[in-house]
Amino acid sequence: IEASIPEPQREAWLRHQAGGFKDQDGFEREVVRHVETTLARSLYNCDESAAYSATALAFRDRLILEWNRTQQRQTFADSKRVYYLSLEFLMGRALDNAMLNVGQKDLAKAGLSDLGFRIEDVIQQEHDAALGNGGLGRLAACFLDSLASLNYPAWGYGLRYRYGIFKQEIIDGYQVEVPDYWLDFNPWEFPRHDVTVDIQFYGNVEKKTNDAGKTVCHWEAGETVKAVAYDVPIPGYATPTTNNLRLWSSKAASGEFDFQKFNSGDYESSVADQQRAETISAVLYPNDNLDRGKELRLKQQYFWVAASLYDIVRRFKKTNRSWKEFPEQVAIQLNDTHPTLAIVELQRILIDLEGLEWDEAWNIVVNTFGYTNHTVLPEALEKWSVPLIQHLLPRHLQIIYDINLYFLQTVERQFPDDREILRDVSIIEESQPKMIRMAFLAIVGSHKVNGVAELHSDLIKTTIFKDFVRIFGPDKFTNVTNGITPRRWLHQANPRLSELIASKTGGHGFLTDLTALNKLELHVNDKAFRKEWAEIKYANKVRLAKHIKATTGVTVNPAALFDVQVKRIHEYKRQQMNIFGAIHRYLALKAMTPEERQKQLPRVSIFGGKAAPGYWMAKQIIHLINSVGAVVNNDKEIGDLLKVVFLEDYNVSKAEMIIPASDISEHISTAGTEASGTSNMKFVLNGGLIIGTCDGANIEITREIDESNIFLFGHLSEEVEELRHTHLYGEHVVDPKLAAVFAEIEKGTFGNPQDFAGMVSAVREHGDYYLVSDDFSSYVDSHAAVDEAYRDQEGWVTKCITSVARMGFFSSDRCINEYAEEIWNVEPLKVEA
Ligand code: GPU
Repeated sequence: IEASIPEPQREAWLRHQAGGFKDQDGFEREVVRHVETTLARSLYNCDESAAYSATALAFRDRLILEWNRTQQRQTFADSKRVYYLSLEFLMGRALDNAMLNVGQKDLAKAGLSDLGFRIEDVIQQEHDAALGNGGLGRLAACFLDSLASLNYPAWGYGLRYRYGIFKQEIIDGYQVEVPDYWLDFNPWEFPRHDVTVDIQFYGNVEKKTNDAGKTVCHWEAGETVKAVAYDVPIPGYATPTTNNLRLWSSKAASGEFDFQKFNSGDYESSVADQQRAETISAVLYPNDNLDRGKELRLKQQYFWVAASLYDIVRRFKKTNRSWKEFPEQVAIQLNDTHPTLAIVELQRILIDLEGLEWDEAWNIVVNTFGYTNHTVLPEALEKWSVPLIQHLLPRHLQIIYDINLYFLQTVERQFPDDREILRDVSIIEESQPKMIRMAFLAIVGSHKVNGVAELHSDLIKTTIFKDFVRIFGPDKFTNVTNGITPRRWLHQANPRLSELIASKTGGHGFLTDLTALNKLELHVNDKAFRKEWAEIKYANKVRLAKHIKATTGVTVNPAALFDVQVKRIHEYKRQQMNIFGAIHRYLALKAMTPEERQKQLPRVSIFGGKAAPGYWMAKQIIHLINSVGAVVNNDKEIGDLLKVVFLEDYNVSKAEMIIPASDISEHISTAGTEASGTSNMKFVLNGGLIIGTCDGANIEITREIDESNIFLFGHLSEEVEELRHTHLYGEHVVDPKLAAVFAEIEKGTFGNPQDFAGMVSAVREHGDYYLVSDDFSSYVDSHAAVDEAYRDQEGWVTKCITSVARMGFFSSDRCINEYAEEIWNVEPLKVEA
């Protein structure tokens, strides 16, 4: 690597090479230097925010050195790279993660203390990088951590939104959305103003004859926008590997067109052009599991995909290989269908710009891409209207039609005289207007398609994609059960538990091989260990209780059972069932004699999560939770026995505090609707138990930890279709306990019943699509079982320890190794620490 520096200058460069700080003294020196010079602050008025900035800059300097070395190493090794294309990366904070991954948190703690700061307070200064909605975006972030920690040569590609997911405020019990401008000070990104790509839109397609006398399609675009790269270093845990997350930002391309406008004195409209270009990467769409088909969203998708592919192709071309080797050098994973246009774009590059024949190009494309599906919900499956694509990307539409034509021809040969299958699998839906089914395009253009938990991967094969299994055979479809990074979700979020586990399992090896947790089972009866385990949980609950008090004003008893449901608000996730359950509990308590009441177990029902701004029912659910809280929390008769709180602005850093404080968490989606869920894994890993349905990864968690350690209830996914049918066409009687809850809401106990009429009628009048009534009584029974189990504190602690010991499977490291072997065919790059 050093030999790449020209001889006469090499010695000088190497002599002055920055090393990054090596010890506490060096760290302090860097912090002070950044305060004084980079931040231009005097040492006499350095506050916590400046201390954060300077600490972050000191670590950033270290990371970028490793980043550089990693990139050089990977280039010299010339091995296959993985590119993870995701419209969402829900990274959360970076400083704590960077300190822990490079193994210098203790040093920083001591150094900061020397300078007059508490590291915990400094860490809290950081704004979350919230470039995602929920599970899908957080999964991408966990994957980046695992890819780096396992030394895979891998890049993430995404969009650098100026506004991430909105900040949620609760005002008078209602959600209010506030824009999240997070880029004021962001030490973690490196703008690469020299790495830009011109991206084209609109225009029309002409046929031309090229130099070789061949007819080729030429896309004469109508608008050009510039993509500028911003690089975010991703440090691996306990390894020098520091990978790259490249985020694209949009800018006006300063072409002749603008210049003309400017010269002719039309300054205002050239500024307007500038702003229009910048809107492409301005804001993250705040929908989770929902496709809205907005033009700007399509522009975002193409902008990001085209810039990323240009970058990937540019890098490949530097290796001077022939095109057919492309799939041996490049694996591209599509995180959901959002980047599906990459398939079309690569085919366009190969046939229109590089002059390859269709079949040769298509082989390369298919062998390059893998597609991950994250939902079966029909409203979330992306479709784009043909007229819209025609308008925005005319050449791409032609290619999509050709892909479909060749695909349907092979299907026709395989299933002669079967008109039905042709219609059912066509990438173009023959509706008015015609629509492009992006999932079908993604399947046809990839060599592997995976679901994210076993049940989900089975469901896609037997329902939404069943015809494709007949066409391509079952081997094209596979499962990779989701995972989470134990670095952030145990070591960082729950440091005391992490240290306790380390002390019983022979060190921190479990952080890189999570199956080592199984050694904990040997200690399950160790008294001192159990005591400390329980103390840690209690301390985490005390910390959360303080946060609840500070943010909601509600006093909760840390000795009560903390019952937590934090995730995006969605009818399929059934927060409505949870709050109906809380009302049921309240009514039961009210009906008791004071003596009976005395024997009840105190409980805190904790909710958190954002509703998409346009999702009316989800907002109604938030309002009901807050309205129930307002009544219950002020009922003197009830006191500590029941509190209901809604925590504002749930995000990654709040999750890091909430999850370790949970006793029981709720993962209660209608069976067959939650593809996997990943917070279920985080809660169990942090010594909490779960109540859940037989859905997504709950099923595999049960298999690993044993059914005696989980509270399962509700109908199975096989039963759902028939129940829905009966609701609509047979008789539908609301469960009596639930009917009593509805009656109470309608009496006005929680405010104007009209405010909640939608939630009630969805169950009672509109077919109860999510089976709230069908599952209600088993849900209530299951909660009674939770109470019963929690009374036996010793038994509870045993369940928790046993469960943690058996969670090794759910590391995102296992998950990434499966992708690497089964889908990407890539290997880690050995590095010496
Ligand atoms: N998921 Br589609 C999202 O968070 N957002 C989406 O738009 C879609 C899926 C989630 C699934 O709901 C969740 O079950 C899964 O664990 C997660 O993706 C990661 O696979």
